[in-house]
Amino acid sequence: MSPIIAIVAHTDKNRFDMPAVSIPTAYTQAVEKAGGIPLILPFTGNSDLLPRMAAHADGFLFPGGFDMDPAYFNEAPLPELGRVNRELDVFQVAAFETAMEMKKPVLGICRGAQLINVALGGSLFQDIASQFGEPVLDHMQKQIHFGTDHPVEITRGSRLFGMFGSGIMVNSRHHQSVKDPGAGLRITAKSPDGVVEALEHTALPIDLVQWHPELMMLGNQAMAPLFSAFVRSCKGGSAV
Ligand SMILES: [Mn+2]
Repeated sequence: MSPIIAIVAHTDKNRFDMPAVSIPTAYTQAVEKAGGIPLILPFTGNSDLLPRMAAHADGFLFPGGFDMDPAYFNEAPLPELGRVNRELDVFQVAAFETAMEMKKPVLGICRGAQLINVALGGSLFQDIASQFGEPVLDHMQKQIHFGTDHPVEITRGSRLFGMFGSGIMVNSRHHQSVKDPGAGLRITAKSPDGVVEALEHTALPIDLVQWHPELMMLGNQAMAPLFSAFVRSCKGGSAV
């Protein structure tokens, strides 16, 4: 049976300037193409609802979005920090903890990867360009597009290596990145300038990528192995 993948939505203003549940359809389409059934898990601000909501899902996708509040890794905000939404951070961290307690597969993309790294006790560069200390590529491409921007080198023996081999081209639209990996996470890919681009959990089915595979899926099939492996791993889960 096709697994149900909960996509943990954001909030944003809609065209009537009203707060709304928000998720780019590229995520739902990528899940569907890979054989999963997408289900939006809305932001409610009430983490007590999460265990019941999560019981309906076989896996969880944490999408891209706002910056993380640096209070999570005991830092004051830098001037270069982007928009943060503290309530959303709290709710999504609780959603991740719920998924982890249930040992269900998790795929974190961009902000989703950063959020999970922080939830596991890791830290971030609040702004790569001003904090990384070495010359870096332009990771914050102005234009969201379906092509690729820079290569990543993939760690031998990682789950990602099994999907893509030693390297692959990816897109890039992020100004934050993982600094110290959270507990249980190991780095599985870096760009040539040394920026962390992917991590995986050593004991749980948690995979994190800094790029946007869902957008690449709108252009070609290069990222199909990532979504297919994720959806396949969710088939072991138990839906209500
Ligand atoms: Mn990048």
